[in-house]
Amino acid sequence: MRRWLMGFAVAVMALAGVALGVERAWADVPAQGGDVLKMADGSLRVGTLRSFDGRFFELEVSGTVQRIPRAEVFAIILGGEGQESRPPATGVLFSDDFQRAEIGPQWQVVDDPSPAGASAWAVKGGTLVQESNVYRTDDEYLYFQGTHIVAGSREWRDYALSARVTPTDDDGLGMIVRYQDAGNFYRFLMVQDGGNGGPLRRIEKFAGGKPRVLAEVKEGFETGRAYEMRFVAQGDRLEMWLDGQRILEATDKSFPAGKVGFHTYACSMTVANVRVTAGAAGR
Ligand SMILES: [Ca+2]
Repeated sequence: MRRWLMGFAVAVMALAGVALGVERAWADVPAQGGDVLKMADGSLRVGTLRSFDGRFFELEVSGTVQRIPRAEVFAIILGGEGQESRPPATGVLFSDDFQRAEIGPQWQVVDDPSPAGASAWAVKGGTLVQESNVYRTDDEYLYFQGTHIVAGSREWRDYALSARVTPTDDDGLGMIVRYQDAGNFYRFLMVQDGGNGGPLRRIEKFAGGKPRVLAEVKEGFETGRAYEMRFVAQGDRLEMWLDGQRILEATDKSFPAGKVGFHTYACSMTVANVRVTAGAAGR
């Protein structure tokens, strides 16, 4: 806590003709740290508070100092100096119940290299579906890939991705966290078909397009059964939960933040009730 800022804030509160308070609301502070001014019109300004002269706040944003009149500020959220000095943020970062006809621009579809066939992602009956048997043909049992779909922000750090996922075939599928791009991310993969490398459940890292197994058990899944999946990324820890049981865990430092997603390998599936929950609450 910067003591000078508390002093200014107290002065502001004494002066204030508008409702003005000082609060700490970590969920509103960006991952890289910073101070948030909640404006009287409801908008947020994020930066580093540099000074206050009784009438104007000086907020530094990307190297530029903005002078903001006191009367336009509703509240100040002190963000601290960055991630290390903060408790984890909690709250829902993202949710999707697919109550619409189209997938929409918040999701990006990416088919993996050397595909046999094309993906068939769609929204149907309140679920996200992938209905194609698309799979990657080069070194099939190294990659176990076909297509993936991603959403969210490269800035999301510590969170849990949860969803109800139903395999409608017996090959491979799962979840993605800390996605950078098509060659760099973590994923949970499960495969059932014994003729296609199963049964297995894995946490994997893709780095530079190459997969590496971080944790594995030789179990598969039941086609047609709905699984409550939760993939937790907290600091350098990764945990995979299935129906309330932790089934895999791993440690890796490569990707501290990134988007979320789902993937299939020669397999169709449905996905419902997608949530991304920040911080330890995601567990
Ligand atoms: Ca198949």
